[in-house]
Amino acid sequence: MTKRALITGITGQDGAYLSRLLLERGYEVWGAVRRTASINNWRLVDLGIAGDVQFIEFDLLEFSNVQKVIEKTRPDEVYNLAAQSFVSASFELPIYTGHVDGMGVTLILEAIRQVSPGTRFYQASSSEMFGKAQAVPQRESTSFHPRSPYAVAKLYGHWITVNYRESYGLHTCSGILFNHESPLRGSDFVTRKITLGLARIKRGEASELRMGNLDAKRDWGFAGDYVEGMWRMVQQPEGDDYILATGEVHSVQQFIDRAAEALGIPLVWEGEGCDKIGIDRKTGNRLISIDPSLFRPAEVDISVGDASKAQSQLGWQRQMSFAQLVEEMATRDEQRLQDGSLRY
Ligand code: NDP
Ligand code: GDR
Repeated sequence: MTKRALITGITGQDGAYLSRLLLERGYEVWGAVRRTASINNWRLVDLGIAGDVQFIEFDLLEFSNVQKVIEKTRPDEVYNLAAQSFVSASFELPIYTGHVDGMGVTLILEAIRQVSPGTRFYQASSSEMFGKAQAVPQRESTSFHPRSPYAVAKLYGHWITVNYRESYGLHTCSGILFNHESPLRGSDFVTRKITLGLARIKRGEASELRMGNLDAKRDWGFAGDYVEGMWRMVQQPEGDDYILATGEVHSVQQFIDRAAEALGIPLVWEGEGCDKIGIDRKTGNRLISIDPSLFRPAEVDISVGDASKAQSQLGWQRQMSFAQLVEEMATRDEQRLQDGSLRY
């Protein structure tokens, strides 16, 4: 029998890759989308699947509405990917972020419990919950120390997912995912800001890129690999919590270096701290500078995960290397600028 999946956040990066994976596996895919004048579906269009998914309007903060959506779609699996996902913005929107990223999870779980308790549930949890990391690398057993309103809200979402499993026997999974990127990444996030910014500089459409903390270190993987892990978690006989990560760590500055190399920009660094600048070795032009207003009130200095539980229990392995990921993102952005196909 055809399985039916409901994805919240289907218009985001992960929603697009997950939809493609589920369609390839024969699922009927429904996307729960917030009501807007027009659906922001460029990522689904980019993957050529916009016509293959069905949309249903929902509001994550209105229980009767969430309940109706579950009742109407009766999904076998729900993937809750919807979130105010930009950490930086959560410092400006702490209450809204708490409602959507934290309490919103309870609304869906409670609707599943009341209407469709056989439905399996996936929660998009985050490595940001480890925050001020108590161990390196971070494992499922590492204690949490969130450093932003986003991470605090995600921690609530994580624990309520565990709680509905333990209290009511629902099949719930919490995927604690480390940063994952792609050419479909939103352009506010640092990786895509870099690849798009440098591609613009290369084409003479911009002269300089202003950055925040270049020393932050992240464990960056490819989003297409991570949605495979999400699906595998949900297929297990019992719900559980799993980390997905590459185990490799790079700084923001190293990401910039790789992207510049991929685009053939001869970048060298001068100066220290907030005075550090990236210059074009050939022309001497300043290409990168530091804007202290982009620093966060509290930073996650280093984030790196140990995915051995997912490797041994799910057989999950990332496929794309860091170098490939950066190259793919940089060349796709250059191409988009060249052929005018940039949607974001
Ligand atoms: P995106 O920011 O690309 O997508 C977020 C999605 O959530 C969009 O579809 C957006 O819809 C939707 N959304 C935002 N606010 C609301 C709201 N109030 N009501 C309904 N829908 C809303 O995120 P990603 O695809 O990168 O991430 C998916 C999930 O995984 C998120 O929950 C994120 O926090 C989490 N996560 C992501 C990681 C990563 O590295 N990418 C790592 C760990 C966790 P719209 O198009 O209308 O804006
Ligand atoms: P993050 O991703 O906060 O890890 O959350 P982001 O790409 O925004 O930042 C990564 C690191 O880069 C530093 N940084 C900058 N960041 C942005 N956005 N813009 C800049 O100009 C800049 N300069 C330096 C940041 O300070 C930070 O240290 C992402 C999101 O996808 C979350 O939803 C998800 O949960 C986590 O990854 C895991």
